[in-house]
Amino acid sequence: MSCSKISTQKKNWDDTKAACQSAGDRLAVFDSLESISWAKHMRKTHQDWITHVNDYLWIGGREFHGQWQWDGNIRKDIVVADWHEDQPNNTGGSQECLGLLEKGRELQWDDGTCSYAAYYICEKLLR
Ligand SMILES: [Ca+2]
Repeated sequence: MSCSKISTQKKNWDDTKAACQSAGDRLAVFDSLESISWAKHMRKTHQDWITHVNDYLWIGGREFHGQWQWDGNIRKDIVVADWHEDQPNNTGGSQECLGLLEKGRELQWDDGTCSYAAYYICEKLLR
């Protein structure tokens, strides 16, 4: 997770995945306690992240047939999670994409509506 960047544009979830891939990256995968903690640390210390203190951020998780999976490049089940206490709540029955909540909620996870345009985090893949 040493090289991730927050987008300068808002896109829906599908377009964020495509945008990261076209840059040779992937939509960010926070699949361990370490990577979740790393993001919270960046949120407090790194200017690019601090700038987005009030923004919703898409990352690379999605619900497939009732199972939450990372889909940044390859799919794998989400094992370690950091849901906000009220989430996932599937508002309107259509929240199937994974976002990070801001506004003082410490980047905890929310299931969001995939068509919503939000900023997003691409993760540089090691090559
Ligand atoms: Ca939700």
